[in-house]
Amino acid sequence: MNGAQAVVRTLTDSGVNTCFANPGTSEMHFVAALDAVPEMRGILCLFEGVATGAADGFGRMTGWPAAALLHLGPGLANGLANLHNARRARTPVLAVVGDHATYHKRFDAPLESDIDALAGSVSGWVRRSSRSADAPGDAAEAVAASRRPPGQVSTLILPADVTWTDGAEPAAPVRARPPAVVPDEIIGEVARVLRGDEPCVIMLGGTGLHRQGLEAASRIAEGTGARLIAETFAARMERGAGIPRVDRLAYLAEFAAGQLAGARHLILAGSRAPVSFFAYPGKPSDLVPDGCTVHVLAEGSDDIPGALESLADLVAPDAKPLLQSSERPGLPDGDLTGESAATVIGALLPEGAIVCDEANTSGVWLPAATAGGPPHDWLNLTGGAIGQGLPLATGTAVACPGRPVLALEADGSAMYTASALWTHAREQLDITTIIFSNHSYAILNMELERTGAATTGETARSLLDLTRPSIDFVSLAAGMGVPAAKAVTAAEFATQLRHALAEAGPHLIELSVPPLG
Ligand SMILES: Cc1ncc(C[n+]2csc(CCOP(=O)(O)OP(=O)(O)O)c2C)c(N)n1
Ligand SMILES: [Mg+2]
Repeated sequence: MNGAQAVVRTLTDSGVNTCFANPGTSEMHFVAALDAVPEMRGILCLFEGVATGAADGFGRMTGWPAAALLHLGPGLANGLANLHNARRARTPVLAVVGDHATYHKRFDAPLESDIDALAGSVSGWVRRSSRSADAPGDAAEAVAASRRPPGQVSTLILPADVTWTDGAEPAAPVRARPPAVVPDEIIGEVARVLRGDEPCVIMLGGTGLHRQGLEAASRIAEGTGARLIAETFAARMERGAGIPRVDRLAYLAEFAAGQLAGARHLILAGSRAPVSFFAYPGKPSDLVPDGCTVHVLAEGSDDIPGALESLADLVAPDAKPLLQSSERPGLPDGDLTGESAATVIGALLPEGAIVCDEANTSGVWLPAATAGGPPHDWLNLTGGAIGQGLPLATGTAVACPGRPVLALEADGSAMYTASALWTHAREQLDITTIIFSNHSYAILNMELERTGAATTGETARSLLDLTRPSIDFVSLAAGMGVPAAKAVTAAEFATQLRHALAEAGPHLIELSVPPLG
């Protein structure tokens, strides 16, 4: 076997069987090896940010890494923004970056660059294989490293000659260590706080927002009167009828401060202490209320649901979780707005949906409209780097073929990685993309005010405006093989959404909505 074949075989033996790829010359032996190892599914993405965002979506749904095959430094650089989002989501992702042959690097050929530096900016583990015989062992370690709790980006750099040299053997899978069990002393300490008479808020993140964690947290809330809040941009949250409802901390610091007001104790279960997304002149960065003590029940790398269950058994042994009842809004009439669009989505959300939410300002009504819908998963933009939603949807649909995926996309964000639509069509993925066309970088119009940079100047406004020309998403989608339609009224949207959900394969619906504010 050559190095590439032994690496790909090692990956499939280690449970990595999906590779989102945008290859180049230095990855040709890796590409060829996919035919030698048919257990590895290769999926072409036309931009590296699609490959990395898809790997993030796959990992969020399965807890296992997919590979993203990238071409030297520039390919990795194109994929960095979504690797950044994956890092913030604490998703297991395996980035495989091809490099020049070891002996070629000193010639400083045009694609030569500092791959290690780029990889280091997003990866928790980076290794460069130097010999064909070592590469499979490196690959097995890379997989295990990506799965180190809570999950991280591992980057394996494979020089071309390492992949083409014969004499390599597949390596045995390497075990990843399980999440750490939170010590009884910490659980006892938090229990003492909860038994006191001062107001407590429990802030949930990571796996604390999966069903088991939510149920345990809800028991604690029911038994002690503590309030629950979810981190603002969860990697994956389970919600809907039959699951405890927990509202998210607001994005706008003004609102977040209101949600946390009065808390004397903030108990963190898999989330970080809340901070303002940006700094604003004269406003605080730290959102922990004055006089409030922060207690860490569980870190991201801990068994968060386990810690919540142990805590619930201690402070609320007889309490039952408060489960969300099943309730949907009725279908609205009239022209589309962000609000009526959310109502249509709430009315028609299918059971088991995976919602990839990059609706931005148009999405503010979505959580309330969908809260009582059938059980579903909600995936957020974890790292603030827009252009994540369509790639994320790609990966979740590949990971969960039986489940309907909704990509809720703001127009500006959709354009960063619009080529993901081509992969939706190529792979016939069950993704319904809903574009909120407000013809604007609407949030930045708000931020102009909030940062105190308010201006009425034409140039400033033109940098936040998506008209001249306005973007025709229906044509864009059709050009990439995705059937598409445009809706102006709520009734049109409902008809189109029903159709899209009923028919297999990808669809896109462009909604004409006014910008928020
Ligand atoms: C990678 C990246 N580049 C730029 C930005 C800055 N940015 C934040 S929001 C935004 C525009 C969002 O517009 P759109 O997606 O249409 O959402 P809307 O605000 O209209 O709801 C931009 C450019 C960012 N967050 N990430
Ligand atoms: Mg917009």
